[in-house]
Amino acid sequence: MSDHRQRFLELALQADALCFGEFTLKSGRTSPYFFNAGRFDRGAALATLAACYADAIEAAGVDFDLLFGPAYKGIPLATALACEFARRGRDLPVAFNRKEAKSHGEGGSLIGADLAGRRVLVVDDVITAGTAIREALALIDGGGGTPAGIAIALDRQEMLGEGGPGTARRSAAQAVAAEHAIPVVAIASLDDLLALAGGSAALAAERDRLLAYRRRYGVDS
Ligand code: OMP
Repeated sequence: MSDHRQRFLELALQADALCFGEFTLKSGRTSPYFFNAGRFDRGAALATLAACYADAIEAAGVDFDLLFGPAYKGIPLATALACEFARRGRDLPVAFNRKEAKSHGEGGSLIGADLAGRRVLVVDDVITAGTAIREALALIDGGGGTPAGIAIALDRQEMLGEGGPGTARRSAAQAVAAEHAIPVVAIASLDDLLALAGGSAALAAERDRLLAYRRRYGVDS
């Protein structure tokens, strides 16, 4: 497993951003694990997380010139990542949105750098059904930018819909990547979590539940 994958998963477990139990997802599925990016709630954890995003993005070789963080969880992620890229000598513009459009003051729903004419990398926490990321892509189009890629922390590798016999199991991340012809870069995936759990006595009990969930909802990949 490459270094940023392992560093990220260990950080997420340490920060309780990766939890195990029974969770109802936005899609309605009951999942034995949940990734809560809100638990990266300290400067040091955010800095390490941003370095993991930057390593994954650099390894994927995505070509972009602006970072966009969708409200709410994408905002600190894109901001911390902009600081990490600046630390690495790349001073990038950063923008984000507010959920409720404002009619006074500066108005509108977009805040920060102008998206017009820019190749935009969306930075978010997780894609499951792809609803949140599709909203972000529409905002970028509306702002005159061109989506260049999507960076997420965890790829849950879940199929869209119910699959069924003879149907290809495709994830929302794969569908969005194909529709927009852009890469989706994840720091780590459910497969990486399973690999880590395979070598950890503390996660042995979770591994079986994760495997059962992957059999039920996982993509073929
Ligand atoms: P989609 O809009 O279905 O792609 O789901 C993305 C959103 O699901 C995230 O922005 C979260 O609100 C939520 N989520 C998590 O944060 N972590 C998970 O592990 C799973 C979900 C989810 O509900 O699917």
